[in-house]
Amino acid sequence: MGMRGHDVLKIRSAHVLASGRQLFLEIPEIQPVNQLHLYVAAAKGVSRDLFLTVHALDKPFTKFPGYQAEEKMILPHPILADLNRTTKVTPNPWSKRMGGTKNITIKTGTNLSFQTKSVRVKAGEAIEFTLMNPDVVPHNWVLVQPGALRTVGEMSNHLVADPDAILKQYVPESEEVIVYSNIVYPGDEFTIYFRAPKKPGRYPFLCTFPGHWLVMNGEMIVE
Ligand SMILES: [Cu+2]
Repeated sequence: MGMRGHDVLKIRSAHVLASGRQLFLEIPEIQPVNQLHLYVAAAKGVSRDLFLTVHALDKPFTKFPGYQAEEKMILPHPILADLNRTTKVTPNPWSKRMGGTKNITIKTGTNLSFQTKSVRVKAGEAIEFTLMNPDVVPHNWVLVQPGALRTVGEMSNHLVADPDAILKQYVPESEEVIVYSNIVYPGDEFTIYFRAPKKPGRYPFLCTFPGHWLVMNGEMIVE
């Protein structure tokens, strides 16, 4: 708690609420966190990973049998420590300005999305790419080789267990990765300069912040 790394929290009890459609999990130790990972066994042989970002905690929910009040101190959001740490990060390999570039700006949307799902570029052309993040959680932009969306996406989910992931901008170490932006925090933006792949094709892009890629992706069509 209050430190980088991972804490396993106890689920003290679980209650199906009166509506019959809501499940309440009592987790007394919960704190604001970048990533809350729930591994849910929904039925025999069926399990799901759920990733949540806890920005702030509401007042304790008490309307369930057996509620016990608990004293606890709410710690600062760990994202503040991450922000400090980013000042020690090595510079992005594509942060050097290039001339004669085509400008592409993509904004993040709500519910883990890129507002632009598809961009067209010419093979080999110089690109100035900006990721703007008006959303409330951190995101990045990673361009990968054709067909590599799932491979890199699944690697990104595992970064949730890597305490140094922030130093790598949450980008998986994979030869399938062509170019990436740094992690962009809410309200910020980041620009990179690179050449489009020489080989025409459909190159997927995705956000590799853990848990985002499945819905947060698009493609760069190289012509
Ligand atoms: Cu994201």
